Amino acid sequence: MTKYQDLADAIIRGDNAKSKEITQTLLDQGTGPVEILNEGLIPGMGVVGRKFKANEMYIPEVLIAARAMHAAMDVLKPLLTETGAPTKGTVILGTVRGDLHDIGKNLVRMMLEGSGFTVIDLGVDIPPEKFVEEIKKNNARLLALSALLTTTMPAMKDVIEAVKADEEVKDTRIMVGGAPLTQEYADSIRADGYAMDASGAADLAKQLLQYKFRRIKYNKICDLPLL
Ligand code: B1M
Repeated sequence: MTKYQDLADAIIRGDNAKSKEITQTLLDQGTGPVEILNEGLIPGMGVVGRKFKANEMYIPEVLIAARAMHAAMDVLKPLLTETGAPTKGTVILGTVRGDLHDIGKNLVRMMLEGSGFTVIDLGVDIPPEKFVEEIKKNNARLLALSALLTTTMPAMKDVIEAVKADEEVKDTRIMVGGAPLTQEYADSIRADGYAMDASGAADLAKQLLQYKFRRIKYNKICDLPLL
């Protein structure tokens, strides 16, 4: 069995100590943090998702697996976020109202921090007015929203409408992501950009802050003016 499989298995079993230990060993052997994430941690969580769907795992076990994933992410975090560069800007990040999933969001935070952004992570189950308040408080130029449930995707639209309706913050760029989302859905709710995964989110954030009047679509600058 490869080390990556061992790592994925430790996540699936919810073995905190083992997931930390294998992550550290892989790092010590010279494996890069992004590779560890993509080859071990995310596939492990993918299996958890499939078992959860098939009723082969239940919520307490999924939570224990999530804890093991976070334990390994804690080891990777300093490496993913280490950057001596001055900040590229402040991003307000959160999972929308009604949604408690935070593993993907936390990965997005690490990748954004690793790319030189200052990230204010509001956590999970965040109502639209809180996002608006924090954009104002922190003078942020970018808002990043995560949702993992088909039932909470519409809450992203509520946030976008609240931001665009507020004269003071209406020009804030808004990016969205999360497993059930698509570029089409992002367009339909008037998000300025959509990223499929955490590294895509970091690239998109850079692009969104670079251009003044353009929306990003399929990771390409698109001719559409911001609505
Ligand atoms: Co939930 N859950 N869950 N869950 N859960 C899913 C999402 C589900 C697909 C499982 C399934 O049925 N197969 C399903 C959703 C079905 C649907 O809506 N279509 C589901 C359900 C139904 C539920 C409950 C309703 C279950 C219940 O109570 N009956 C409930 C809802 C609670 C709530 O939120 N109100 C629930 C609860 C939970 C737990 C609390 C037990 C736990 C969350 C723990 C935590 O997050 N701290 C949990 C988990 C862990 C999962 C699965 C198994 C794993 C999610 C995950 O962390 N994946 C998930 C199944 C699955 O996805 N395979 C499932 C790993 C993570 C790295 O990926 O989050 O997709 P992901 O993030 C990716 C990308 O999506 C993207 O980048 C990340 C990294 O590449 N991304 C962004 C995410 N946000 C982004 C933002 C961006 C850009 C990219 O820009 C801003």
